[in-house]
Amino acid sequence: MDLEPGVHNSIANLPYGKLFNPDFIYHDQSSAGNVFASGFYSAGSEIIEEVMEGIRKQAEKCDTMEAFQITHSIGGGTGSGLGSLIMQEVKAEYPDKMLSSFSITPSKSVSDVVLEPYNSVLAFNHLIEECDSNILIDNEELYAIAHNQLKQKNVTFSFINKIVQRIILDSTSSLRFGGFNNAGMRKLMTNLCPFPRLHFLTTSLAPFTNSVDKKYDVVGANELCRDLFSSVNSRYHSGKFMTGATIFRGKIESSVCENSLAAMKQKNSGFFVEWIPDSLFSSICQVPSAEHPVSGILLANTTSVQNIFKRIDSQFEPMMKRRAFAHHYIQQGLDWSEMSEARMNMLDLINEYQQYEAMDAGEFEDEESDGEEVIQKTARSATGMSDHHSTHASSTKD
Ligand SMILES: Nc1nc2c(ncn2[C@@H]2O[C@H](COP(=O)(O)OP(=O)(O)OP(=O)(O)O)[C@@H](O)[C@H]2O)c(=O)[nH]1
Ligand SMILES: [Mg+2]
Repeated sequence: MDLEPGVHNSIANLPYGKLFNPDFIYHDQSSAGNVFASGFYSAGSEIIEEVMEGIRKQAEKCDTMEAFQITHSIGGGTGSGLGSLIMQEVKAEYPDKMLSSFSITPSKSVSDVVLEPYNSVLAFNHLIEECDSNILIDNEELYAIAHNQLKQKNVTFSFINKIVQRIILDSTSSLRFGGFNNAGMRKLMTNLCPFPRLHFLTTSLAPFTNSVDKKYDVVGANELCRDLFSSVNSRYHSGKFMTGATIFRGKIESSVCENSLAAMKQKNSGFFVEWIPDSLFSSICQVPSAEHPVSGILLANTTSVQNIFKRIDSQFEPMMKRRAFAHHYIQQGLDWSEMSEARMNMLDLINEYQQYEAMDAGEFEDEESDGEEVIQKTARSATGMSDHHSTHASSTKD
């Protein structure tokens, strides 16, 4: 669904455009013009009933529907505003179903639309409240990987979208094909999200190289495991892993996976919170990806995800302070106080990540009162904003 017809028309003209049933493609005639409020309030309200009707029809076709999965970007007006409106409606109508998303977070290296921080913060407010899990795909990180690691001089959307495509395909593979220790959405999210609000996941992929010749790719669980977590030693040193789920694809022995994961965790124990002893969960989908005979993806719940929120806030705060561009939002139906409420919610979330990062097992055991109080007592100043390459967005082999 979109608020303008252009993107759908170009998809329909692609060789695989026919994959999409035209009965379930919805669009209006003009875009949200980069304003969340247009996607959520004005233009969005005109299309939402039609969109929900389509969603109901699809839901009715399912035998045992478990979850909704939404894919959107949160920098523009439609993905953030209409995306949030859809989530709100879906949550209200299907409160017992899981709601998750792939959410593309914006980067100045990739696009320079001035309103992106506003749209993102407003969308995060909904992602925090409405969703059970969100896999964040960070354009900043994708750009850094493409430029620094894969040595792309001109980074294009079509280049970084190949990585996005892999993240989406691999992370849904066990849902689509089943497999050993197959993690349904609910099981996966139960294992990954120790607290309801801390449900923002980041990903790493293995193998991950620029080589055209796949015969140099790694072939075993040990190497995949090493590559998925290689970032533990470098990129994400500013945070701690709370939980992680690996999905391996191809012919891989489950016992080898379990052993590799256990050995890796033991070696890097300082990068994992102590208070979740059994924090890694793995499953295997025997259907390989089209590109690699064996491969893996890690979905991680790490406190370093706060760096994405901090980066966006550092761009949001100076504009917000001066109410810059406020009229665009107010004209489309947003009460300006929503902007500061959304920001407070995001700052609270950053604070929660910092507090959980600072806890250690001893402090938990000593404290018998309720969790809220424990958090207050154990709060320490957590890591400051690290440079953008240390965000754990979608990644990497070192
Ligand atoms: N990774 C990736 N990011 C994209 C792509 N296209 C747009 N973006 C990012 O998405 C954000 C803009 O969202 P769009 O999807 O273009 O905008 P929209 O949601 O359609 O909203 P409006 O155009 O304002 O109606 C920016 O942060 C872009 O950098 C893409 O193909 N790949
Ligand atoms: Mg658009």
